[in-house]
Amino acid sequence: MQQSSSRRNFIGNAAKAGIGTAMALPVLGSLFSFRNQPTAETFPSPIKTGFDQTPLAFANNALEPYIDAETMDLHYNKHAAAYSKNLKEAVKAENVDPNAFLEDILAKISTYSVKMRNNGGGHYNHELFWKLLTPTATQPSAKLLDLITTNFGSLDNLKAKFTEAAKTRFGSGWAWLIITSDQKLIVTSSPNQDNPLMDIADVKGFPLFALDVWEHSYYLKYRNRRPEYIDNFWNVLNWNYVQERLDSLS
Ligand code: MN3
Repeated sequence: MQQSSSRRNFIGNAAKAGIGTAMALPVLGSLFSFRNQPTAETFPSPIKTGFDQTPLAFANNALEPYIDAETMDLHYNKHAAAYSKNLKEAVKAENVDPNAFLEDILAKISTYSVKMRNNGGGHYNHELFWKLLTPTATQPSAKLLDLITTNFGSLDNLKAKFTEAAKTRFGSGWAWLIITSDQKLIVTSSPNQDNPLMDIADVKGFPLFALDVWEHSYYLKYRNRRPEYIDNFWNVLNWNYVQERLDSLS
């Protein structure tokens, strides 16, 4: 009896997953084409990053109580500012066009210095991170939920997987939700300021969202409680911007 009931559930879930796939296919099919792909993997998104810091879209205290004002102030004005400054030094020293896009450098980061890698990654990751934060609660759109369900089974499963990646990244680094060139959503993490756009990355893809798990991003408020900081990320994640990034690939 129990067996046939779990078999029914399995079939039921498979059927649901089937519907999810059928609905998501047109979305996936139109995302991007990788014919004539250059040696370095690049993603055809019009969202591009320069070398200067973009002003924050909210006040330092806007994300309280989840991210405190002092952390935001230090994180943006000291830590992230230093990445931008050092990146510009590397750009100058390595004769890179000052109007180039950071994405194009990251795709060939193995051909540049360690300074470029650390600070180019650092600047890209933080510029992305600020845009992914919002004081206004948002929810994933139906289109995004379909894609998440197809790839992870449910939003809760995605959150659990992402939380695990963020918790278990040893030392300093980032957790990511990316879309790969074969159009799969994948949760991954990277050390230091590396990211999935870099040619040296183990797992490559276009970042949809990311969480900074360097201690400087949470230690003042959360001390050693990284899991609590990760849990609260979901309260300030800007799903509208995640959608915008996904849409930028179509
Ligand atoms: Mn940081």
